[in-house]
Amino acid sequence: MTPTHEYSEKLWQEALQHFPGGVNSPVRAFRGVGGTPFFTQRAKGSRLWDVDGNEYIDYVGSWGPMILGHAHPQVVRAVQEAARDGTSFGTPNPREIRLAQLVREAFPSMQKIRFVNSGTEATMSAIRLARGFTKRDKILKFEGCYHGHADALLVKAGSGGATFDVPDSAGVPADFARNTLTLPLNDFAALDTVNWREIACAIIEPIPANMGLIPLKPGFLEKLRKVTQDNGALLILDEVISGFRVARGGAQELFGIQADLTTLGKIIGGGLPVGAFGGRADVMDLLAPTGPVYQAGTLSGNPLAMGAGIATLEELSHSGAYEKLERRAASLGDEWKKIVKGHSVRIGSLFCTFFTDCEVVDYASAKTSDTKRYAKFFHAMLNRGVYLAPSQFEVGFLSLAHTETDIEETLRAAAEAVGKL
Ligand code: KE4
Repeated sequence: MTPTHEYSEKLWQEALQHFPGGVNSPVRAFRGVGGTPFFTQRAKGSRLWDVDGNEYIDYVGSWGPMILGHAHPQVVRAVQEAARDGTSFGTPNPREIRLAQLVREAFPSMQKIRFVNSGTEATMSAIRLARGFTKRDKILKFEGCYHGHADALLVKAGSGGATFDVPDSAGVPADFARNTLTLPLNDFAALDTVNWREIACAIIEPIPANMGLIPLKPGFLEKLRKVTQDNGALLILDEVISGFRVARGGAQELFGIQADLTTLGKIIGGGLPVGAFGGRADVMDLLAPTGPVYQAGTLSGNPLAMGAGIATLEELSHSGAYEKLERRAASLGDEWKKIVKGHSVRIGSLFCTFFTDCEVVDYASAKTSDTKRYAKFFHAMLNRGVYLAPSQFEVGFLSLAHTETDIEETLRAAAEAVGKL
């Protein structure tokens, strides 16, 4: 039975009066797939319920943070306990130390760390720090990688930029973009065309997940690490998605490569607003108040957000958590590939299917995907109670709360949905 969405439709009309495009973040507007977004009433484990009572198996997980599943009892308890003692102090507090310990244990390259309130703040601050440390203005990113919406990084960006095909955002002064060089992903020869002596930093998603999921070719990250090291440029690994997702120590643990600076977000906040950047102490100590690079934040280190992050990372430290996640993701991924024709990719609990016949190795090949076909698949799945990312250029996120029953229901829905294409 096709679900009804009367109350979501009513709320949507009101939302359009308040918010540009009816949303507080563009991808939520369903522009990439058409139709009206549903309004979520509540979520628990692997499931979302919308305001009309429709239930969905959730493969977006708030875009990454909900690796334990929604409303995990330990996370809820941590937030309640913290709130009872006050919601913000604007002073140092013990919870920020505990979260820093948990993050630094997992990321040894983060000799010093600073908490902020989003992934965007983390990457924006890391870029400023890299420029301050190297005294160079130019930065380098890769086409289709998304690092949040700071001006310098909205150049050939992924995520919303990829979805709306407006990679260079309006409102970014031309001379900002002039200092941001972009290269195609996985293009070894392109790395040799750069005058690295003038580059402050290269920033990359070590597991690119904002133009769909596109693994780096073997050796690409190693070459980027070497060429930055050899020329005094910093390597910033943006692990906002991959951190504590693909391994406890993120892609750096998987690939055995140390960043000069790392940016984190999503999972480390357990669903509350947290970002972090950190790395070499000689670089981080340039930050105010110890150095000349200014960075600040009223709610940085917020006790509730720290509490949610601590509970999440402590749950993830239980033995077998990542093995269980991998088993669950493999049982979905293996069958999914057989059912959903296209170019399917899975890296741990991240997955994506490009609706294209060609091999996807970079932004240009990702853009050959048939977004109309993806949109039909998305809605066919949604009508069957499975919520995938509302854009071909995002990824699916599996959580520890997804059960074998969820996966059986998902695969059954996928087989029916493919038949409708
Ligand atoms: P936030 O500012 O949205 O917390 O983080 C920005 C960011 C930085 N780096 C990476 C690798 C990211 O994926 C993100 C944000 N991811 C998108 C989803 N692809 C957030 C969803 C949204 O924009 O609503």
